Amino acid sequence: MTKFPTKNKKLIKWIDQKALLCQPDEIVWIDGSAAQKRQLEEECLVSGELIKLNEEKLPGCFLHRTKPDDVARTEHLTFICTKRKRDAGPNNNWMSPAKGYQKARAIFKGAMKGRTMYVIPFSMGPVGSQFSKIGVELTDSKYVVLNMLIMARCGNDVLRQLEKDDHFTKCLHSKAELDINKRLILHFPEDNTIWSVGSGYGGNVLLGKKCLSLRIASFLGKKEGWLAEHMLIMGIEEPNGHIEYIAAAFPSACGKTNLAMLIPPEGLRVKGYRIWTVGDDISWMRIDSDGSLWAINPETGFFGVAPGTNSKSNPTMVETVSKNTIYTNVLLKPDRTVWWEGADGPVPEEGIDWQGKPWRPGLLDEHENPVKGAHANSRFTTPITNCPTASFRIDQHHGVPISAIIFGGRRAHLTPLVYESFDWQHGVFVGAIMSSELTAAQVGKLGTVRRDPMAMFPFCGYNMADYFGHWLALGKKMKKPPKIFNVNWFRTDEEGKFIWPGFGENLRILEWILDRCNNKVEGVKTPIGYIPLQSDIDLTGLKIPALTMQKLFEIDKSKWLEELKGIKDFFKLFKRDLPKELWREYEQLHDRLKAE
Ligand code: GTP
Ligand code: SPV
Ligand code: MN
Repeated sequence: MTKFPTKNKKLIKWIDQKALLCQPDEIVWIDGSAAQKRQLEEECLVSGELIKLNEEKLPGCFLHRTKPDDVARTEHLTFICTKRKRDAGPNNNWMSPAKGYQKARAIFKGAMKGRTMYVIPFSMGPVGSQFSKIGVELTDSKYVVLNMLIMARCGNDVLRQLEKDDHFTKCLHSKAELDINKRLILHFPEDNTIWSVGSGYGGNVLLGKKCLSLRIASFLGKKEGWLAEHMLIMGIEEPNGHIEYIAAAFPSACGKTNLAMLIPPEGLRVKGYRIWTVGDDISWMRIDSDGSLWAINPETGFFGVAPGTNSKSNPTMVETVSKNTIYTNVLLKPDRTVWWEGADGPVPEEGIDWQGKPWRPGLLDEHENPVKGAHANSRFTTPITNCPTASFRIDQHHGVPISAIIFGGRRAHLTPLVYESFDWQHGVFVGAIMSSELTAAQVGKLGTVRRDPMAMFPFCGYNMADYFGHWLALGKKMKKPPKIFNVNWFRTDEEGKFIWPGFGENLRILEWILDRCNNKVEGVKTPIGYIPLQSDIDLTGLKIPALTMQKLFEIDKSKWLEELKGIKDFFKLFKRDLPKELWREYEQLHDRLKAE
């Protein structure tokens, strides 16, 4: 057997046990060195797990394809295994820990025969920061190792930290047979343990990401008094050098990455704003000694949606993914560069699609539907350090202070472009009533509206009623809580076209949000919250009909009253556990909508 480069007995014992279960041929420790990374890449080229891309045009880049039924998170196979079902809540699939371990053990048994087990010590957050949490992932996938090396701080530095403190999340992953019928993503928050088997797709297998940084971390945050959220973090620098930081929660594939690195639109550029990207997916937030909320991004990379990324929508990302990037499920062009629907340049005349089959524009499948070159949830994994707008505070142990929290989702007809909550409690309600149309980021029917409080519905590792209670309690502990807003970039017209241009133009709305935080402008009171006085939104350089602006801020009381029914049904799922403050907010909203 292998030599263990650690004295941590708990770690050694755990790895021994798991090796006994999975029976790998050998065990390899990930040390975080460039040499080891290169060797793994070479091995992947030989095995076919990776395809080398054009070294001149895309230096250090690779392409990976997953199985066609393994292209997005599989929420129906994702479970929270707590002793009491009540603790997982109606928001989670539940299994008892005993049954979870038993079912998964049967699949893990001997699953790594003929393969290597990699041991990845990783830190979510800067190594040694008070914010940070350590995990160790055991995996038989080199693709997982190479992705984790981009997404988290991995290797010997973390191992040294583990000699001082032996709290770590035990993460076990095996591809096994990549069989959807033998796939389970299990979380055991009470044991600080994650077991994932039968998948090779990002959110199911990069266990530092959704599994640890949201499901397990939200549980730890409740226990320890902090928040783990599905939020981007960005800094907006004014010409005088002052930077305000905001955090925003949108459901999967609803614009976090794009907002986090927006380019100020032409008309606002004279004002001299600069954007700093802190994170695009996850935010860990704590109340600091100054009584305000501070946040870090625990990750070191972006695992971003490829389709729609181009020099117009997100030029910053186009630059970011030009090197040292792993592409998953995109189209391969004859010159060994890549393409996806909504990429720059002309549609290629031919290529190899995400399933490895020959492709040309206009190709139809057996049901006469167009075949996509790239999967709708195709992604890239790329280091934050590639990003030209990466914040200089990413490695600071303290994080950044948060002035505003923004919730948002895709709602074609209901929610206005922006509104502000009346206070923290109402803001928690605004987060709790979030809903969004489903996207390709999760397996399910596209476009159906689902309730997704705080964009955390698939990621809250415990009963969401307790989670709402936790949010309410933290608000009371802050001397200066952030203001809470809601945005909707996705309102459409009769033909289903977006009526707000979005992307860089969203800065116009962030500007109003910051003005509200700094008491520079008044809001207009409506039943749902404050909306802007139209003249307070700087539209310089943007041609948008006054009627469209009006539509964007329309609050249709009858539609909202209809919406309340869905909210009520949702709240009822939590029975007596739902904090009464939320029912009170519900009643008050109802009354305001009914009043003249
Ligand atoms: P996850 O990585 O799944 O958590 O997604 P995300 O929230 O980071 O979403 P992302 O920024 O990758 O955007 C997803 C899709 O929404 C892409 O196709 C974008 O082009 C599109 N999108 C992003 N911002 C806007 C916007 O302001 N307006 C419109 N219409 N589309 C947008
Ligand atoms: C999301 O779906 O919210 C993602 C991608 O960020 S995944 O890592 O698959 O969760
Ligand atoms: Mn996400």
